[in-house]
Amino acid sequence: MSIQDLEKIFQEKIDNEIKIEPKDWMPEAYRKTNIRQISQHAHSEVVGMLPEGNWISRAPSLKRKAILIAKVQDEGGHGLYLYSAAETLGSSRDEMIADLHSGKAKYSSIFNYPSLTWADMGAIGWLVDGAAILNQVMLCRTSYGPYARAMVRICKEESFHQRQGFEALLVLSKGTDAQKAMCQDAINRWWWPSLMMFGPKDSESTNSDQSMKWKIKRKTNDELRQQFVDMIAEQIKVLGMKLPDDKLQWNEERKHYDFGEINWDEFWNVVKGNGPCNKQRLAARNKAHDEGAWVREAAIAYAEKSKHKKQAAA
Ligand code: FAQ
Repeated sequence: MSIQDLEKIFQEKIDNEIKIEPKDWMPEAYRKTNIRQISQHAHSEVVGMLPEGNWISRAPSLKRKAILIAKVQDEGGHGLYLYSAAETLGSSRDEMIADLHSGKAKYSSIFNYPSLTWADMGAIGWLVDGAAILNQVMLCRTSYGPYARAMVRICKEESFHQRQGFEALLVLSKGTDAQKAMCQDAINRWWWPSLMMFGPKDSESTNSDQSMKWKIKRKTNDELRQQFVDMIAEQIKVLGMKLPDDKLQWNEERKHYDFGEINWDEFWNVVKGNGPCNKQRLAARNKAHDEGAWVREAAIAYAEKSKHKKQAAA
């Protein structure tokens, strides 16, 4: 079959909402962009464990500590499903992890900000997981089968994460003046970086057009960002807090909230590796990987030993 015929069959599948599976023919660029997006997503989940991991030993109660441990563990699990999905496209986990550790691969800008107070745990759950879910609910219908299926479970867990974050902030918002101030301060610091999570505006998004045609993405960066602003602008009323944006206002004509301009220089600076915690995050990942070498070696040695035992018994 000619390449043109194969491309036609591929595009027909996409148009008819038939998932692309690992053994199906696919254009090289489709394979590459999926590996790029899924591996970046996996890295984000794993690096995303760090800002919250920072507070496990300082959680204010046993209940909060147990919830936080479970949440951080969930994020590690999401990383595993996603690395596995990317591996079905022919990229090895070792390669992807090496690219993360060398600083070559991207991961979400949001995880390069510091978690300074306990209220940050609430703000991360509510805003960061909230932003992640809006994007990820769409990805449950992405055209590459293994990615779409991984997202179903991830979304269920993320939606629990968001609720626990909101509930943690709700408690603080009803607390002492100091707790209320801590809650507002966390919202102030996490709001704009959360908006940046959706990526550059559509006019600057290099991958969007093609990814929309291939139904890897179902909504554009700006569409999802607007959906997030509309959702959070209502939820914040329940907290009795304020979003740090003077331009935030309901627009009756558009039936959406208007909001202020994002600082794109800050966004690109963080993406290029110069955010407040980029170096710290990569150093922590590299250290964990190096210190875990003996576990990987022991697992390989055990697998070898078991194989020989089986062979000897056969
Ligand atoms: N940070 O052309 P586009 C989570 C890059 S998971 C860094 O618009 P695309 C769970 C982009 O890679 C959060 N880089 O790109 C959790 C591209 O560079 P490249 C992660 C960014 O792919 C919660 C360039 O800019 N979620 O939070 C960012 O079409 C709490 C041009 O951009 C996902 O990864 C950014 N924010 O759209 C864990 C979801 N935005 O690769 C722990 C899957 C853009 O050409 C605690 N990913 N760039 O060199 C996606 O949906 C898409 O990849 C977008 C970007 C929407 C993120």
